[in-house]
Formats: sequence, structure tokens, C-alpha cells
Amino acid sequence: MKFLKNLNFKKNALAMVLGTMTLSTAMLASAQTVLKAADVHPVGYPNVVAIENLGKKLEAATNGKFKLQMFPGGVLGGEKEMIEQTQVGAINILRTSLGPLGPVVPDVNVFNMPFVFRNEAHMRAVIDGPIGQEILDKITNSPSKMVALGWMDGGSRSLYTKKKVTTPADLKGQKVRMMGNPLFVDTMNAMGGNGIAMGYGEVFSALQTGVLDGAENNPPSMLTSNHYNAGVKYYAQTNHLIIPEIFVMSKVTWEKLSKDEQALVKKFSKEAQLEQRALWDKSVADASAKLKAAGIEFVAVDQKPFYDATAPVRAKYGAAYADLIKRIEATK
Ligand code: GTR
Repeated sequence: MKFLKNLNFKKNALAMVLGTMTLSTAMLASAQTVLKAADVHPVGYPNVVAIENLGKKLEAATNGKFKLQMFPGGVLGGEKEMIEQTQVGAINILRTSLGPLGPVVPDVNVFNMPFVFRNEAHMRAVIDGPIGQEILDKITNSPSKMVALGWMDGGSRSLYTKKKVTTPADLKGQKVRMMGNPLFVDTMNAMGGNGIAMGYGEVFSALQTGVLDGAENNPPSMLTSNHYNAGVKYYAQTNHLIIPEIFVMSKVTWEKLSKDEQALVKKFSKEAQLEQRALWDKSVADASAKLKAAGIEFVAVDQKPFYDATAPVRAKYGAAYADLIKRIEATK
């Protein structure tokens, strides 16, 4: 009897403990806000790592009020679709190239123009200075419903093709995938090929089936997207686009944060920007070595003919930003 009583007591105590646990778990769940973050890149890519760490810091600093959930590898769609989801608050934090943001916030197209930066060091000096801040503010103050949190490096984009390319004439008749923005289709057409706008996630099979003859990107993207395994052999070092990348928060989400929480997001965003940059150069070196080991031939090319050929694109898209372009050129 005593034993049974004891057992009953234990059962009741257990039920109480379980009850409290369920209650506190439920309370925690209702008090916790999950922030959905998205990226076309896979887990382990510098940009994804930096955003995940931003989320961890925010979770710790708010005692678990916020928890970031990363949707990597383009599972929520291509960048165009993800931008749309961010605008309505279905995605809370998005890391994207400025490329597909151009049709939404035309002011960012200055950075999307071919050869607008002399090299990556020049691009970094510009985004780290007042012009970089101005472009971030333009995004935040535009009707895009996005708050620009910071920059990330996207290196230089060069051409990868099945046939060897060293001059604009070699691109004749070649269908080359570009990001979704008319500026890039114009750029490829000016460079001598046929630009085809397409989402990142469709490029692999389009290369495989011959819908495309090539594409263009930086080494880490070329590697992790597996595009180098879809029949391309050459990587012509045109470096025609040096496009910084960006991470934003949906304004729908931002406006629900307290002033203190917004300050925390800003602080951790600065740190995320620095962290990504520290990881970036190494990832370019690693990816280049792996691509070479996989048999991709890196082809040195004279950039001048490609630069000259794309002058009309800079004239067309840069006309409204003549002063800004002068300031970019003057940045050391
Ligand atoms: C990558 C970039 C992505 C995406 C992709 C593409 O370099 O990091 O944000 O824009 O290129 O070509 O679609």
C-alpha cells in the first residue's frame, strides 16, 4: 500500500513537472519570434554563415525572444521571388545580390554597371565610404519595403563557357545566362553574346541541356552551384561585373521591433558584414583551387575590348547618375 501510495505521489509529481514544462514550453513558444532568413547559397557559404551568426547573437542578446531560421540553397525561390516575399514580410531577412534588386530600386543599378569599379579593392573602398551608406539609405527610403542592413562581398564575376572565349568576337552566338535585370542582358549583348535572364536555380539544367552555352559568376558560386559540372570547361577572367551584395530586413518586420531591438540588429549587422568579408577571400581562393583541380581552365583575357564594348551600357544606365559616377571614380 505504502508502495502504491508512493508511486501515486511520484506519478502526481511527475504530472505536475510535466505540466509545468509543457506550460513553460508553450509560453516560450508564444513569446518567441522566429525570423525567417533566406539565401540562394548553401549552408557553409560565407554569406549564410554570417547571417546565421547574426541570428545567434540576436537570440542571445534578447534571451531567446528572437530565433533565426535559415532557409538556404534557394528553397524559398530565386532572388526575384525572395525579394517579393521580403517586401510582404514572408521572409524577414534576405541576403541577395544587388543585381535582381535593380528593377525594384533603380538607384542601385549604378553598382550593377559593367566595369563601374576598377577592381575589388575599389569596390570595397566605395561601399565602406559615404557612397555605400547613401545607397543603403536609398534602399531603406525607397518604397521597396526593405531596410538595408549591410553589405557583403560578391567578388568579381567572370564568364564560364563550353567554348573558349578570349575576345568579344568569341562570344558571337553564345547564349549566356545573366541575372534577372535588363541591365545585365544589355551587358552580355554588348560584350558580344546573347544574354538570357534566368534564375540561379535553373542554370545547371539549362547548361546541361544546351539551352545555355555559358554563364557568369564568381568562383565560390560557380563551385557551390555545381555549374562547373554541367559541361563548361573555360573560365575567362573578364571580371566584367563587381557587384556588392546586400542583406535587408523586411520593413514589415523592422517596424515591429522596439528601438533597442533595432539597435541590436544594426550592431550585429555591422559585425556580420565584417565576418563575411573575412571569410570571403579565403572562399574565393579555395573555390578557385577546387575548380582548377576539377579541370576548369582559367583563361587570362585582355579586359579592354570588353570594357570598350560595354561603354553604351554605362552611358545608358549611368546617364542619370553622372555626379555619383564621378565620385565613384574619384574614390581611392
Ligand atoms: C551569386 C550571388 C547570388 C546570386 C547569384 C546569381 O554570386 O551571390 O546572390 O545573385 O550569384 O547569379 O544569381
